[in-house]
Amino acid sequence: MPDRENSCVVRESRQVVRKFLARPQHEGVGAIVRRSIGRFELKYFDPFLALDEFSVTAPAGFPDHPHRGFETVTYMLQGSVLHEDFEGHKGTIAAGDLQWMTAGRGIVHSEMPAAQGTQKGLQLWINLSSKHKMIEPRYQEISSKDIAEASNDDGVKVRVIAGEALGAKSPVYTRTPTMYLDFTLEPGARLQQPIPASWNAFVYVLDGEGGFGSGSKAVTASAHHLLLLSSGGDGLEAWNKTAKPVRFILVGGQPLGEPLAQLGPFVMNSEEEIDQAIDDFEKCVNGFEKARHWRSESGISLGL
Ligand code: FJE
Ligand code: FE
Repeated sequence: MPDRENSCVVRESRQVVRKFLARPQHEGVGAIVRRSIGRFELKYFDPFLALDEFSVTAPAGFPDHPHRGFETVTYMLQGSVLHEDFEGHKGTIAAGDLQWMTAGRGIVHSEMPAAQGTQKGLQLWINLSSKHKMIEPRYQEISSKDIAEASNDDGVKVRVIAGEALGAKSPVYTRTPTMYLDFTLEPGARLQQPIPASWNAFVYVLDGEGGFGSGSKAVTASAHHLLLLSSGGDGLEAWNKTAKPVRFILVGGQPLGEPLAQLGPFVMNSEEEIDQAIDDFEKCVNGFEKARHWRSESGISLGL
């Protein structure tokens, strides 16, 4: 009886402990982002450094800039972005595609619109533990058609970006253990999704309006809202009581519990390591060697 099993996978739902509306702000060169995690009220939600819902229309974009010490996860919602890095790794990330970039010791790249009109997506920054900050950079790229999808009879559909849900599993290797699920709930649908007990987890609503949590503490939320979930409980309950579908991401990760030192795109454990990162970038050493002669086709630099 898989249906009955499925209806009691969560005994005690996590509750929503904070709710934020992510308002638009300027980032990069002329780009607009709704930043939820990473804004000053919520600098860090271990292991998550930033969540940007971005919107770019040419000539705006995110021209040449570095990263060290963490991962960027770009998931496109509309249009496409051209990615080019200093090693010659180049390609477009189109609607529904995923780019999971482990910057490790260093990446310098540009992320620019690749089509007419407005390109939209989500970019999540995930911290790396001290022992992984200086690893070799790595990309995991999955095109939309290859992203694992599943649905059930309750009106729930999921695209599995990382981790596992409704029996579908992502091939992405998460250096910092992470789950990243893109759910759509049809009107009347109800979801129960397990989340590892010790992980930090949040919901970000993309479209429509959903209910989250259980009992009298349950909360409703619409597009551009970030919901931080309580610790404890064994998963999340969510539902849709409206007449339109609701789409949201559920993201969870194992906290690192390490000191954080951040200067923009350099994320380390101490100020000394940040000074080192700036020095390495300026001198083009320790992973930034190829930055010396590289310029993207857009040819402009964002600086740090
Ligand atoms: C960056 C300013 C930036 N959010 N969402 C400073 F804008 C960026 C940056 C991005 C970014 C790129 C995409 Cl494709 C989507 C984003 C910020 O590139 F890295 C620094 N340091
Ligand atoms: Fe970047």
